[in-house]
Amino acid sequence: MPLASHRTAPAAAPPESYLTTSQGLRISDNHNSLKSGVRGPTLLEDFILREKITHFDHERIPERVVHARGSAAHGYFQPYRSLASVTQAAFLQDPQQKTPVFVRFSTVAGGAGSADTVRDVRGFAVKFYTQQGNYDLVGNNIPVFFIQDAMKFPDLIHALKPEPRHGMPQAASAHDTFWDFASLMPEATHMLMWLMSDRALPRSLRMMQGFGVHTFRFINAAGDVHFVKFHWKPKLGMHGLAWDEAQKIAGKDPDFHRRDLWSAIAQGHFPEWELGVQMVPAGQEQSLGIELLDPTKLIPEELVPVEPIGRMVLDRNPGNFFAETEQVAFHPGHLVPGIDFSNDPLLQGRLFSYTDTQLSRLGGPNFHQLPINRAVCPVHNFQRDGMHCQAPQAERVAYEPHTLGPAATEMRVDGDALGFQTQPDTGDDAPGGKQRGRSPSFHDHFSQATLFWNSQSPAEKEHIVAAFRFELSKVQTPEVRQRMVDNLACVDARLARKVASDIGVGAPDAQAAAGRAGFRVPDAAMPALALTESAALSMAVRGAAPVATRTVAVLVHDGMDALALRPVLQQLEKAGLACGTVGLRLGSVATMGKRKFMVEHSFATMPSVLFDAVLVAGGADCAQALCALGDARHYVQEAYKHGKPICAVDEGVALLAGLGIAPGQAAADVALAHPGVVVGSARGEDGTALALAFMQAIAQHRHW
Ligand code: HDE
Repeated sequence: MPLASHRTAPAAAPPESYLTTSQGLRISDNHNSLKSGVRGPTLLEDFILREKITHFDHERIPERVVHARGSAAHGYFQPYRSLASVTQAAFLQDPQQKTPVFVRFSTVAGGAGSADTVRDVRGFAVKFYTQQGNYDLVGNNIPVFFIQDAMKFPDLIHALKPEPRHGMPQAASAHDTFWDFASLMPEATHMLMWLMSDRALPRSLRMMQGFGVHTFRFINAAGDVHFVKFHWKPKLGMHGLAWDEAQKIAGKDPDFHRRDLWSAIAQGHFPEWELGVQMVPAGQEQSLGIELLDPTKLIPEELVPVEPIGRMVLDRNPGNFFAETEQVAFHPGHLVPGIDFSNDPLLQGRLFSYTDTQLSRLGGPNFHQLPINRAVCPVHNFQRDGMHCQAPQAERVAYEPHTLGPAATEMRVDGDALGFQTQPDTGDDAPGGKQRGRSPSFHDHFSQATLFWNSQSPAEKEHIVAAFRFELSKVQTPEVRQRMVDNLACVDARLARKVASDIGVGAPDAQAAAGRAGFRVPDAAMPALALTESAALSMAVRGAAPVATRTVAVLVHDGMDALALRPVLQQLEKAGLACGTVGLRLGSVATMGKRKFMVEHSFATMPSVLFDAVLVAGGADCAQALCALGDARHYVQEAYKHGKPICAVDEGVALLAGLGIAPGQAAADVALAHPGVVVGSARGEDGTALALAFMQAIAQHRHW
């Protein structure tokens, strides 16, 4: 009689109901290894155990050396109109045509398992699967960079990453080596201003801008060239977190941004960005007084407006994190005809780095054959074989020119008018022949840092000062702290003094900064910047911003007035806000009318830092109980500290009054007790007035 373990699968069994080895052999026991006697040693011959463990042992691939932690989504890009007048790029010609995209957002410094809400630059990498081949726009959420030349990139990253002796700190720039390097590199100053601002603490990946950073070139069919800067502008507006909040979220929900992106798409709230370009016709690039090849500089929108050219919608989550988000390989050198690089020396270095890094990260030269990296148009060349090759060639010839190919005519690709043509430089790009050095037009390191500072709202300025103080307070070497405030004195004397006042250093000294190596005197031939402020550099909410997908914690307890609360909730939900009830414990509370009201979260699992706003239910008993609960008081107090909109319905105001942020009595009318704190009655009404006032406060995002 055959042993049970030798039986084969009944023909009708669906494959997902049983397991096989990777060779397709059905497995009978996935719990027990093969032993010599049930209490004896495990046998080497257990090929099923060995296969399972071997595969597991090799599950990880090297994480990205930077941008290791990422979250991604699929979607499409659609131009608003034909851009034939400026570029031949086929995906920018037809407003009817949608080009599939895959977008990966990332932090830079931390490892793949680090928290989402750290203070950092965010990567914003877009792969367009066009009919002319894959085009990658590999950008960041900050329009400038730390350094001007690729030669300094490994130094920058080594200074930023955990210190080699003890591997700390994870995902943070607040340590000696980063600021040691930064303080010695005045060219980093402009980027440091952005990094210390709320741009480095996005509320959501869906609520941040993206930038191509470098200057690229658009080329049309006639060969006319425009220098171009790319901008992604989020439809939901730009919003940030408070630093205290960001640090708390890192512990409460390290996947905060990943979860937010995934759930928004899963719920059909597809995030959307507008692609815009700033274009400068070739020949006029010197006229702005800004070196367009210097990645530490931006072009203020007041000087060259951002022209919207299309929209991108992300409407599908990845099917598998590893296969797509992890294995996707971006490269700023993945171009299509009509788009070319510039001579930006940082970009030029990137052109080498990205393919090179994939060779070790993805294990060989065939990473373009992985499904997420495959072009959607035909790929035909004579590169062959190599590790993990999945596209073996059937043709006889693997060389060019040839006559023995399937067409039986001569194939020769040599100076073809079709295909990608490298756009020549304009005459004055390479004066003086080969040399290492920096053009004097790259010497101005402070004017745009000052422009950024001048453009911030008072609250944003306070946040920048606080961020510098926090980071520099973590620096143990006093000389590094001093050097940094000396550099800040070259940006703005008040900024430098404010930072210096709290971090145990002497008065900031711009002269001392100017005397140090690395400080360069701006090129006298470059005209001064034509403006002192630029509104586009501030994140302060101007005008009406959409509230859809923002989240509201609804505090409830036994005795709550569900009749008054429900219409308010309905109005909020109608506007696309996501409301979640929070109470002492999961399950339900009893309403004033002795009915059950669902409690979805507890104070402990969903603290206020995980919501955008707080709504306190009415009902005398409920209010009394919430006032007596430390957790409830802390909840509202913390939300208030983070500048979040808070609304109390009827007697719910007592909780706010106890904290000194609202008057003791519920107002009959809707009233603003404090900026962002809305109180009023919804009893016997449809809740519209209260909900509208609350939503207006939410549209402003934060009330600092
Ligand atoms: Fe990158 N960068 N980078 N970078 N970068 C990488 O490529 C590099 C720079 C950016 O989601 C690496 O595939 C050098 C600027 C993003 O997969 C690596 C220099 C900007 C991503 C690399 C820069 C970026 C990367 C690591 C200076 C904004 C994540 C893994 C010369 C315009 C892409 C990889 C993804 C990733 C090198 C500077 C954006 C090592 C040498 C400036 C968004 O090749």
